[in-house]
Amino acid sequence: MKPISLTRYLIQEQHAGRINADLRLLIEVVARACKTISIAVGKGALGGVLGDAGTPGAQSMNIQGEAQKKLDVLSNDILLEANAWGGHLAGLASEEMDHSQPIPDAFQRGNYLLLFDPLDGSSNIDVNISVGTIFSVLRCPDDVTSPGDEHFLQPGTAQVCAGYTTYGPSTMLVLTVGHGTHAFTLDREVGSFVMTARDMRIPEETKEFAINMSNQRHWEAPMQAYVGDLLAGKEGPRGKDFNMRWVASMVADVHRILTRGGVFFYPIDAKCRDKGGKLRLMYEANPMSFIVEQAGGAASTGRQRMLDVVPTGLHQRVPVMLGSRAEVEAAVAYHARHDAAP
Ligand code: AFP
Repeated sequence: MKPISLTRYLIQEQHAGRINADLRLLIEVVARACKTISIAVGKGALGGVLGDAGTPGAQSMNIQGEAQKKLDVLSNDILLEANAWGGHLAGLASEEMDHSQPIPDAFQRGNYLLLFDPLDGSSNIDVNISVGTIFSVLRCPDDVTSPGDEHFLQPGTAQVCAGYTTYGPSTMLVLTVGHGTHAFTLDREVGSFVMTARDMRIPEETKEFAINMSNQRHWEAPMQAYVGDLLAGKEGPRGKDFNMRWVASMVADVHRILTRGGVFFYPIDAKCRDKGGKLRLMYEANPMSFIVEQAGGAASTGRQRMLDVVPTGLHQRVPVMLGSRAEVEAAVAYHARHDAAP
């Protein structure tokens, strides 16, 4: 059968009553913005977009206190501009901005809230390794016309759509509207996303894990014990050898897991304990957890299902464990045993 385009898939979903016209158009607008980002990322040094934002000696920083790259700023601007006037959104929030923004009065307002990490994995931009965009869509509460930060603080279970784009050897969009996880590859000549994987399934078992091992000495005891047992391989309690991969772009690591299985960890450690973790709940953990669960995987903080976390802040951080179900459950069990010990 001829592969279908993203547009056709979304129309089919609308006709099946799984999304409405506004959500369909909103996803189309985000996908179009991601194509523009893909072009900028693809040009690399030729586009003059590599390197740090700001001026020498006056490095531009985001709300997280992280140095911004030119492409972080550009991608944020592309997503903001594309989504401001479509009429489907009530407000937007970005990892790169201090606060959410209601849609300006000059434009029509819709019923959805959009959150995004415009360019995840920015430490990889200048070295030509895959980076990506992550996004999440929530409903704006009924009685709210001009949403503030507090209206975005909804648990991951409230998401109506989540997706990411990975800008790698090919550009891919992976999407869920709560009825499976599907992947689309950008046909650069035609300029449209074409479905290349329907109903992605993450194998339940795996022998591959992703973690930044340089933080090992800072992890909590149950994480030390769990990874220690993975590293012990065939001779250890797990009875099998594990392989390790770490791209340091969450989109690329999650994409590998969706494609061939595996498990991804960014646990809490002594360095990020005060902040609650390293990765952001609203822009990274929740959308990726929705996508992973829809592909049959699991996602947890180590102590709670990720999608059940009730957010307390727009830029809140959390520990993250997601991927092949059996392996996430194994890691969670180490935490439960540790916490239950007298
Ligand atoms: P940046 O977007 O700030 O580069 O962070 C990327 C990221 O949030 C996520 O995509 C990676 O999995 C993780 O951080 C990498 O963390 P390390 O720098 O500790 O490897």
